[in-house]
Amino acid sequence: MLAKNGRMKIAMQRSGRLTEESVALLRACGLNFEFLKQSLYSPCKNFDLDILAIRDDDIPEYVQDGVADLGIVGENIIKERGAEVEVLLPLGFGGCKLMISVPQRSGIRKVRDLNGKRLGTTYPNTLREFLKKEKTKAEIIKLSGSVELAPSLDVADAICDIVSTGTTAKMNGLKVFCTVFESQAVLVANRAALKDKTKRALIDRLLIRMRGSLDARGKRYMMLNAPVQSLQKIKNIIPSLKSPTVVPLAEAGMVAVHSVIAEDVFWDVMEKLKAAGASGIVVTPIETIIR
Ligand code: PRT
Ligand code: ZN
Repeated sequence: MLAKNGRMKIAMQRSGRLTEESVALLRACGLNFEFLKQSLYSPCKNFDLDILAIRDDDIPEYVQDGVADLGIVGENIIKERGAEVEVLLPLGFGGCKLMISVPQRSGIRKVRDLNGKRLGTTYPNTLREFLKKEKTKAEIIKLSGSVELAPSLDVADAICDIVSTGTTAKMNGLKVFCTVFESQAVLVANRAALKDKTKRALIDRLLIRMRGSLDARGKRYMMLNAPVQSLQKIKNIIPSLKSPTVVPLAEAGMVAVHSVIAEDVFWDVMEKLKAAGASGIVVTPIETIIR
């Protein structure tokens, strides 16, 4: 059932590493809203959706319990909480790894060396599952924060914490040595919401938009003119140019070629394209690709 006001709710992190990209993604879906960090709700003006801005740790339970129908949160949090939610879409941001790190001079070289050792973490459940799978018996010390300090305070022999650049570990005299879980931000849904016809329709509309905007990431739309006889050469230069749109130009023997191209290869192939006879090359950003 939709909320009394007929609107759905999507939970996202109020203020943190996932906030900016979550807001950007929703905006890229064409949702028009004012995002105010100090207010719990931000209603979308052109979609039956309210944005619920909360701590990331609360998102899995809120979605599981139907307080929110959808959520944007790291897989690391969903896994740790064991939340019963449906993961609908990986979102390609918030990438990080839950890793075990040990002091630089520690003799711990492999996972089995952790037998009988103390491991400090804020992810006891994920770590427990990992150690069990690795048939390693270590004591898990549940911490609530500043995990990286645990070895120097002699609270633990090793830690299990989120790593992205590795700088925090390094700055605290630690070296990372094994990955427990890889994570990124995902779109999750409440299971009952997915079975509700009205909600499902709204979720599907949102999913099409999100996929479209994620698909367009890192891609550009390229248009160029070329003599017909250069076409094969041009196709060979750009591997992604499998089925370009080829349009005849008013000038005899000339065609316009339109195609989607990965932005990271564009500059590398530009000179080659010119040498192959391409001219009037125009490259524009793509907002969305609906397949
Ligand atoms: O207030 P709230 O509870 O909402 O936020 P929070 O402080 O708990 O979370 P936040 O904003 O730090 O992270 C939100 C989510 O971003 C996490 O759940 C992960 O899914 C993802 N993420 C991506 C990260 C990192 N990268 C990250 N580097 N979460 C935490 N870190 C921390 C890590 O805990 C460690 O302290 O950054 C440090 C390590 O970073 P490096 O770059 O030095 O390796
Ligand atoms: Zn948090």
